[in-house]
Amino acid sequence: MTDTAERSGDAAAHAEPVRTRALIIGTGFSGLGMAIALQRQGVDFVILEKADDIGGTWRDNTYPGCACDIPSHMYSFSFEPKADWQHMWSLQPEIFDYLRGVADKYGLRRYVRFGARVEHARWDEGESMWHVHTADGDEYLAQFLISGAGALHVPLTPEFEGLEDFGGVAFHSARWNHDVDITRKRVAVIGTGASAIQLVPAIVDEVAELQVYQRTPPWVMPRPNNALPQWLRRVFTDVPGTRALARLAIYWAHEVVGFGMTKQPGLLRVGRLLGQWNIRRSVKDRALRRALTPSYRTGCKRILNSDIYYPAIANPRTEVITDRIVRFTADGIVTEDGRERPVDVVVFATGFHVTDSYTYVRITGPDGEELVDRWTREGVQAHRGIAVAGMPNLFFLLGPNTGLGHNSVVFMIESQIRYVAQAIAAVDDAGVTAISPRRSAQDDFNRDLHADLDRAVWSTGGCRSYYMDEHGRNRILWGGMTWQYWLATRRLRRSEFTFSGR
Ligand code: N01
Repeated sequence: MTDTAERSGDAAAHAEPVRTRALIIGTGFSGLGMAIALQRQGVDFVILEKADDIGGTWRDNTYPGCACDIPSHMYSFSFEPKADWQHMWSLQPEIFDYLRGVADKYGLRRYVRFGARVEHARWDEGESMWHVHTADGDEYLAQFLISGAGALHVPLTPEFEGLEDFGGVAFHSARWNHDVDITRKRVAVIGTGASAIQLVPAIVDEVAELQVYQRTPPWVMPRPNNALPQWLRRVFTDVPGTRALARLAIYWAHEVVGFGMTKQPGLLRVGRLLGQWNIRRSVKDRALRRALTPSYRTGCKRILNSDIYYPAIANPRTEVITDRIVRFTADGIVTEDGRERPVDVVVFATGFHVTDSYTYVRITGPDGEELVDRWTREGVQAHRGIAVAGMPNLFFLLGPNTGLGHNSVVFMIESQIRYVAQAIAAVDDAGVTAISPRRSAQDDFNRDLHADLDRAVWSTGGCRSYYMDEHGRNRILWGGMTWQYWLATRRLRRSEFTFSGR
């Protein structure tokens, strides 16, 4: 069969749009959790997943050492606790397994269309339906559209001069190339964020030479992560209430950090002392210590945790390079001091397209309004971080300003799932077909939120981070304590919405 015949065959097979009541994008914690809530509510749904397996970020990030920096007893669904987490801070394979287990338990795979990358969603006012198009040419029609895509899924690889001429291997940390053997190779890691500080200690003993290119040093808190002892896992399994108690303790310990970030920056001085001690105890070289010590306030960029990062940095195989990268050559990397370092493998631990992640799916609302145009003009914002004025039946999980720098995002996701489920129920109760927040309610919410954010450490701490858009406004993080968000989303206030259709 020719290419064209194959394509037209496909086109014929996909000619009929798939109809459903709710369309969910993504199969990470958000998408799976939403699916379970809709299942319980008896709402028909389909899930579109761009990849060929479920799992979201915990499927995509497979770099050595990948782990979660929030304890698993908290970073898991409240309704699906797991007693026998192997570590307090789980490694990626165990979280990925957990998500697969949840998907299997609730029979969610049969609702998922794999390899379905959403490109365009268009609201049809007459039909009160979203028409959603995927890259493979399929069309889906749904009354409700719920994005569980999150903001950390489009890898960012900076454009360096000469990169295309580089003769070695280069890949992003979120697309780890497991076919490449790094044993006894000269490896360069670019970036020193959350991903880098996990992968550097995991590979340092394998490679011949490790070049760590640091633009801004992170604050890294001391934190051991040995396997949880068998007896403790048995306690969590056998003694009623212990898992819930652990979850509660973890929750409130993290909220204290959130309090420092948003209300009492003085508390963050403790973080500075701990971070400085963490450097001192592993790094003897004074110049290196200075290079590793951030000049901004703790918490301004994401606080990282590791007992093994600085020992890996102090390893004689490692070199920390703070001179700016100016170009790549066929053999290596040239920095601004004019020095070229030969390298075999380059790992870009350079993060994700975050504040512009919304530009990757085109969303066209009533009267042909493009959401991306509005957000580019006004800044990315939504009502309670979930729904958008003038965009009926559209919901975001971990949408604008609902990420966290201090606690489990699964807690935020569960609050949002409940809110979206209530919105759908409110539409049904009212006997209408569509719901969207009032502009005034959305503006009030965002005015208060940004007043809080302007006082928080992310704005005042003297750093540059991916939380900020190009105008210096925080579009990513929630500005208060997570229980305040829980309160703000616990009950959908109908007066904040307009109902339409039918
Ligand atoms: O990415 P990042 P990440 N030249 O954006 C540097 C989550 N996460 O993948 O700080 C040179 O934090 C950049 O430098 P600077 C978590 O939410 C969670 O590490 O911008 N360097 C920085 O050092 C996290 O916050 C876990 O000056 C360049 C690094 O690359 C988010 O994912 C684990 C550069 C990027 O750091 C992203 O983390 C891992 C350039 N042109 C990730 N461009 C958990 O444990 C960028 N950099 C849950």
